[in-house]
This record gives sequence, C-alpha cells and structure tokens, in this order.
Amino acid sequence: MFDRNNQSLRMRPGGKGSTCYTYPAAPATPGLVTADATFQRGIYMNGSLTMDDGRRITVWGFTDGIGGWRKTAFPSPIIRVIEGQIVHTVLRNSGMFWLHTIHHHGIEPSSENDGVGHYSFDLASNATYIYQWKASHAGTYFYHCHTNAVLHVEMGMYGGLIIDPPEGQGTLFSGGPRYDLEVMWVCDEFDSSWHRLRWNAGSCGADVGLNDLNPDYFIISGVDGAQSALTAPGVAVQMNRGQRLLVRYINAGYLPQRINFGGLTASVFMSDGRPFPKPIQVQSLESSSAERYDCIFQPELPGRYIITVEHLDWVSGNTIGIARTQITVS
Ligand SMILES: [Cu+2]
Repeated sequence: MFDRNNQSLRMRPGGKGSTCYTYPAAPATPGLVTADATFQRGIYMNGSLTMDDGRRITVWGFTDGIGGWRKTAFPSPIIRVIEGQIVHTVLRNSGMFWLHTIHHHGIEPSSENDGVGHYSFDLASNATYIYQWKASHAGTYFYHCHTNAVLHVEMGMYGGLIIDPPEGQGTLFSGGPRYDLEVMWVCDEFDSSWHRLRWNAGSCGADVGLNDLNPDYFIISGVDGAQSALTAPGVAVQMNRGQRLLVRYINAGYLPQRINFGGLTASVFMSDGRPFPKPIQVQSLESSSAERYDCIFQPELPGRYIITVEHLDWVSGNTIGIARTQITVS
C-alpha cells in the first residue's frame, strides 16, 4: 500500500491562490522490481510553437532525460515498449516550485503509479518518482501530466505511448495486421488565451476561465494544421501503392473531432489498445477526447489525399476549426 505517513507534508507560502497545494516528498515506488525498459523524463515549461500566422505560443512538456530545458520536443518524446514488459518511467520534476505527474493513459497500473495527482500524489519540484507499470496490451496510448490537468494537458504535456506485440514493430497486435510504415497523428486544439496562465491557475478556487475553451489553433502532432501540417515531415505521409500505412490517431484535445480520410478507406483495427472483433471500413470517423484509433490504409491509386480533422462544438456539433495534412501515394 501507498504509505502516506512517509510523506513530509508541508505548505509552501506563495502568491494568491497557491497555498491550497501541498508539496509532499516523493514516496518510494511500492513493490519496485527490475524493469525491462526504463525511460527518463524531465519537465520543460519554456517551450514555444510558432504558428502559421507567426505567433509564438508557449507550451510545456516532458524532456527525454532528466536534464531538462534543452530537448523541448513537442509532443513529448514517444515511449515505446513491447507487450509483457515491466516499464519504469522515471520522472524528475526539475524546477522551482511547480507540481507535475505522468499518467499513462489507457494503462492500468496501481493507483500509486497512475499519476492522477489528487488520487495519489503530485510530484514536487526537485523530486523524482519511478512510475512502474506493465505493458499488458499492444496498441496506441499516450501519456500526460495529471496535475491541474485541464491546463497542463492544454499546455501540451503529452506524448505518444506505443506498445508493440512480441512480434515487434511492423505488426499491430499479435495475430493482427502487418504494416510497412506508420505515422502518429496527435490532434489537438489550442486556446491561446490559456497559454499565458501559471501552472496552478484555477486550481485553488479562482475562476480563470478554464471552463470556457475558445480554441484558435488546431494542430497535428505539434504542427499548425492551417497550412504547415500539409507538408511537415513526420506528419504528412509519402508512400507507394501497395504499401500498408498504419495511422495511429490520437484525439489529444477536449473537443470531439471528425477525421476525414480524403477519399481513402481506412480499415480500423483497434481502439484504445483493444482490437475490434473484425476491422471496420470507414472513410471518416468521430472521436472524443483522449480516444485513439489504429487505422490501416493500402491505397490502390496514386494521388494526393487531403486529410481533414474537424474540431466540433460539444453541444451544436458545428465545426469550430479544421486542421489538415495529406497522404501522397506514388
Ligand atoms: Cu504538469
């Protein structure tokens, strides 16, 4: 069991609204065993993305390694493991005073290792915790911070998480389809007015507007979907006829999305780390926040296929914004 008595709880005085957080010492990981795979993650809170209109938007995320501050990839670096492995994600919360966690979304670890701050603990600055979890089911997942999650996820504290089957990369799951190339589309919307907030904004009772999302940018894997994502390496796909492309699609935003495959037919084999009884053939699909779908394409005709991701109003279903990328088939 998680022993709360091992924590030295103290209150850190601070500015208005900051005293409702406690800063526990990092607990030891219960039942720690030797890992098959280990990942080191630090924190950065000084990243920025330049959008197609020239504006720079502040983003936060996880670094690869615990040095922090330098490798500010966005989205955060992918965690990729093999089904059956015991995994350690070592989070070093470098920084002055803020709290963060890592929640491995769709994984089912013990509550101490689930990284949901208010149900276990938030990791204090200059503390380190080893999240121990088992990669039980092949598929597409993502990890994200779960401290003041409404804001921290909006700020971009997420990265992809892939569990390959024992057969390794190139097979989606044991007994499932093979693929020749793959791409991960992490689709998200930004409300740029939120990106000026402090790490604990809204978490101590103050109303800072986190119930009022008005997105003005729509991104695919950290690239502005207004124009840049149409050609960005790692987002736009170039492939040959006859090849099998795996798209790992993640709805990393808060709004429902409708992704349209531009005339291509997707064979959707699994969602949220579980295969369907048989694949579903679609030309578009709708998703809710945090859903993942694994889609395989095998285009028969050369051409440019424009992929659109519509971000939909929760109530009306109207399209609020669109991001685009493309698949070019030779
Ligand atoms: Cu965080």
